[in-house]
Amino acid sequence: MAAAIADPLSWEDLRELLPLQSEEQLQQARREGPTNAQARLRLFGRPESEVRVTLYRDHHAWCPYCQKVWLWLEEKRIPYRIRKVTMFCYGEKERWYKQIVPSGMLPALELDGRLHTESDQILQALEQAFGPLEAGLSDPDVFPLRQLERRLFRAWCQWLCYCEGEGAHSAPAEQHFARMAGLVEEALETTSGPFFLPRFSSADVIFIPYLERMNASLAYYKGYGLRSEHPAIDRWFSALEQRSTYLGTQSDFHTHAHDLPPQMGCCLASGSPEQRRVAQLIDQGPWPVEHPAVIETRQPAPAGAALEAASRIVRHHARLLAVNPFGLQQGPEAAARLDGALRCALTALLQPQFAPVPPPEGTAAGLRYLRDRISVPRDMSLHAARLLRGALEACASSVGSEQGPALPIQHRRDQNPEPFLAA
Ligand SMILES: N[C@@H](CCC(=O)N[C@@H](CS)C(=O)NCC(=O)O)C(=O)O
Repeated sequence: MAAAIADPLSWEDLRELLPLQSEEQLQQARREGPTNAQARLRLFGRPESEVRVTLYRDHHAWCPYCQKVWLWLEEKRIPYRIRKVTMFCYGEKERWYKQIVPSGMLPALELDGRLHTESDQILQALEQAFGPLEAGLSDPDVFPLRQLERRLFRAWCQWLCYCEGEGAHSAPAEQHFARMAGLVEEALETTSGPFFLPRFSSADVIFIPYLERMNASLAYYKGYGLRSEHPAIDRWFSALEQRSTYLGTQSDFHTHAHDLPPQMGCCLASGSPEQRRVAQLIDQGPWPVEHPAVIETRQPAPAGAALEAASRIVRHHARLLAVNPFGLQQGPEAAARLDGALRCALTALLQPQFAPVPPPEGTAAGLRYLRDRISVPRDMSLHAARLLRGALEACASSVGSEQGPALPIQHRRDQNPEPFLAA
């Protein structure tokens, strides 16, 4: 039987359990360490005076076209600055950005003082300046793969956004998608390795953003397992999961299932019992989800995942309590209860050797509100998010069954980054 402790740890106690890191060490790790979503400058060991590139990308790392350019820069280790911009779906577009790019579209990139928009044109400008990533976008081996990626993309949109229900109505769209995914597998199988060309190249970068979103959204809205149905695509993802560059930009099923509807216009669920079950598992756990349609990663959780999750919450806890509708907005007493509940969840996450401390009454919905808004990789890595969602849910379920409000589908203004920017 686990030993019991009476109270959750204080924020100070929790901070002491985290690896000692000054603000300067943290910024240094973001600049020079592995790919991460929080960095505002990436140097790869070069002096800041050598930076020729500024990437404008969205705050939440939801934009697939931004992910493409981001990955390319990380793979080529080109020093660059990052300026983050709000997407229409979660807040108001910054006026300074509209002065540079009047449409507000992302990504954009400044190279030697010249602005480029449209992700493919951005990559071509980068190729001219820094050379291709193994093979260029116009290379005869890469160009047809880009066309194939667009065919797969159209088949996915057709199935995801226009086909509700199962059976006769959606079968042609599903079959067409499966045929296109089969062509992608054939392309992957022409090389002896896991990638589209003998080595990792721009062709892989082109496919990453949408294959990642297809994997998540087809599981959630159709109950379809892209990786279990298509072994060559599964091998490709598994090889990507060996690259720190990809891991730094990798999102998870929950994030994509809920960031796509406002971006795509809508995502239609098939409504089959299996689809509903998969969606519920993705939303409510337990994590990692054990289901053949839910292969988010084949990597085990790294040793520091719990500390990573805890350090993000410790850093932002005051703001998290302020934006949570079950926290400060309900008054100081509710905020104090939710504060205690959050510390209970983190205490259990960091000290699993002790019996969990039950959270204050009435905090289940507030804990689940936060559980549902962890955004990967904006806030933390996939593994850290799994552990944190699990800890929040375990804590919530010990005190009640109330869920937070359903996530909106027309917009995601519940994710407005504004209150967090000062940090
Ligand atoms: N063809 C463009 C598409 C870019 C695009 O659709 N960007 C979306 C985000 S994924 C956007 O900026 N939308 C405006 C917004 O959401 O604020 C490209 O390849 O760069």
